[in-house]
This record gives sequence, structure tokens and C-alpha cells, in this order.
Amino acid sequence: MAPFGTLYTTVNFLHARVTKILAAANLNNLDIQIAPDLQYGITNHTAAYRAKFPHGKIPAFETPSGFHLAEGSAIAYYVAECGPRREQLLGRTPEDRALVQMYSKEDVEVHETQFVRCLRRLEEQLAGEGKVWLVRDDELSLADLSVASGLLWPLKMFMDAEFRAGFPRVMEWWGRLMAVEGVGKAFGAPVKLAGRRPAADGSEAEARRGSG
Ligand SMILES: N[C@@H](CCC(=O)N[C@@H](CS)C(=O)NCC(=O)O)C(=O)O
Repeated sequence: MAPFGTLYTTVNFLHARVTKILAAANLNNLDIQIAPDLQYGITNHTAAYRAKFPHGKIPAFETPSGFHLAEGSAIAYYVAECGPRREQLLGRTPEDRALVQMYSKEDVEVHETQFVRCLRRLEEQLAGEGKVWLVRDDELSLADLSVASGLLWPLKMFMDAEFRAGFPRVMEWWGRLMAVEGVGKAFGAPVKLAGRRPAADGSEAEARRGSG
């Protein structure tokens, strides 16, 4: 059977932006091929690539019918939409669909204070009675996948054990999400979480060593 589509992304490491796409594809049982020959900074700047994806960025997506799509969130949305779990992933009611959009658009901020504010909001959100997933309690959605995508690199790079201890519900939710087979597989679980944070003077050589 022909694959559902081809994803253009980095081939030498798992780009955080593609994890939500791959997780949605796994849950929807869609076969996505990773373009085997992308050389970041080279092939994505060629005329052939730009003819399909004018911004020349990754991730980008192409279907056998010639549909071209850029922007990780749009691709994740499309992949979520195109399979049997579309309603679960995108929301079963107008309100749930709006919440999925809200979470999917909430970029994890680069600046640390804003990032911490995002995490606090998440922690409060998950503190609600019986709260299991971000939108509905009984099933995960694209909201969970999108937020987890945004957290992947911070968790790997600088959210050390002390930092993580401040967000116990977020970490429980993360563990729950990574235990879902198609999701854990897409995120490369078990994800090696950050070790001690780098010291400002760079003396902490083992800063990125860690476990989890
Ligand atoms: N908002 C886009 C951002 C994509 C993006 O900035 N991709 C970078 C790599 S992380 C890129 O392809 N840059 C190549 C370039 O700007 O030439 C998304 O979420 O997909």
C-alpha cells in the first residue's frame, strides 16, 4: 500500500516538531515515510524544494496526490484529520475542538520566564479533579501531542530533576503520554531527561547527563 505521505525533516535526529505528526500518524494508523535524502540547509534551499514548499523550511509534507503542506502544526492537524481517530484527536464538540486549537497554537516560549509561566498553567490545568489529559479526561487529543512536542527539547536539554520536581502533574502527564504505544514510539521514548543544569560559567561538564 502506498504510504499516506512523505515527511521532509532532519534525518540525523528526531526533530521535536515532527513528533506530534508521527504520533498522530501512529494513532491513526497512517504510514508516513521520512524523505531519506534531506540534507538540512542544502536540499531544502533548492528550487525543486521551494517549488513545493516556498519557505524552504522543514518540516514539510507531501502526499502521493501532490498535496504540499508546510508548518508542523498544520501537518499534524492534517494527519490527525485523515484517519479513524480524527474525532478523538481533533475534538468531539465545538468546545473541545477549540481547546485543541488553543493548545496547539500555544507555542512553548523560548524565554525562560514565559516558559515557566506556560508550565505553571499546565500544572494548574492538570490539577483539576480527575484530570488525565488536557482536553477530555477519557482520551488524549492533538492538544496533548502538540504540548508534548513543545516540551521535548526543554525536557531533554535543561529541565533537570529539580526543575521537574516543581511540576509533578506535568511530569505524571508526560509519563502517561509516553506510555501510549504510538506516542512513545513517535517521541523516541524512553526520553532521556536533562541531568544537572549547565552552570552559568560553563563549569558543569555533566550538565546534560541524565536519565528517565
Ligand atoms: N513554524 C514552522 C517553523 C519551521 C522552521 O522554522 N523550520 C526551520 C528548522 S527548525 C527551517 O526549516 N529553517 C530553514 C530556513 O529557514 O531556511 C513550523 O512549526 O513548522
